[in-house]
Amino acid sequence: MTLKLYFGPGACSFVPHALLETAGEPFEPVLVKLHKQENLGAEYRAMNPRGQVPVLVDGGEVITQIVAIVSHLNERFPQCNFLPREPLARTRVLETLAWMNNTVHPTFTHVFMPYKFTDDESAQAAIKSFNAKLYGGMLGEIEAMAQKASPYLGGEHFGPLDAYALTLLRWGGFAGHDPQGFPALWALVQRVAALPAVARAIERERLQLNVYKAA
Ligand SMILES: N[C@@H](CCC(=O)N[C@@H](CS)C(=O)NCC(=O)O)C(=O)O
Repeated sequence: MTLKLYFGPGACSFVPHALLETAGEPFEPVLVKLHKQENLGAEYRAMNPRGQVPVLVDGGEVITQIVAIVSHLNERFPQCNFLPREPLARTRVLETLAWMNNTVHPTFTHVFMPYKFTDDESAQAAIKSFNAKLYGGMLGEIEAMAQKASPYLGGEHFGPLDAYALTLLRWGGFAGHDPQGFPALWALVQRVAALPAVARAIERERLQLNVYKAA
């Protein structure tokens, strides 16, 4: 098997995981226990010195970073149209994908792992609550995109924006945001989760879509 995906259940690696299942070519899924810090061990770091998931191994090539992995999978499986072929539509999808990856995702990281941003324990609660609020605004932006989905965020075909939106809305539950407060996005996420390939990735990761608990 030439394709191998290192993933953490519920992590951003769900994006390539869902795409690989959609592509339908056999791949080896390798579960990395982030809570046990397997990603920080010497063996994992020898492959990815940044100690993060996802990592896609294609033949002898080790590829990191979701945007690069998506681009690679799009080239490898052109029949899936993970990125639109029409140049401006593709640019727009990449624009949103980059924003999800470089802005929305790190905002959640401030909520989930505030200790990565300060070792001052007294400052961590403030970092967490400030970013949880910011994150709600960003989910609102994705909700506006979902209202215009036709039928997916990138257009005609299921793609990386849909898988990322699922992940980000799910994470919202951990940040105190009820997914039902984002009705179009929640409907899109449920529709996407029901796609057989996406459902297989959800099953392998044992994900619960709605993790929100009212305070
Ligand atoms: N920009 C990176 C972000 C990767 C990332 O933040 N991965 C997280 C999981 S969502 C991770 O591995 N965290 C473990 C850690 O940083 O210790 C990408 O696109 O791959």
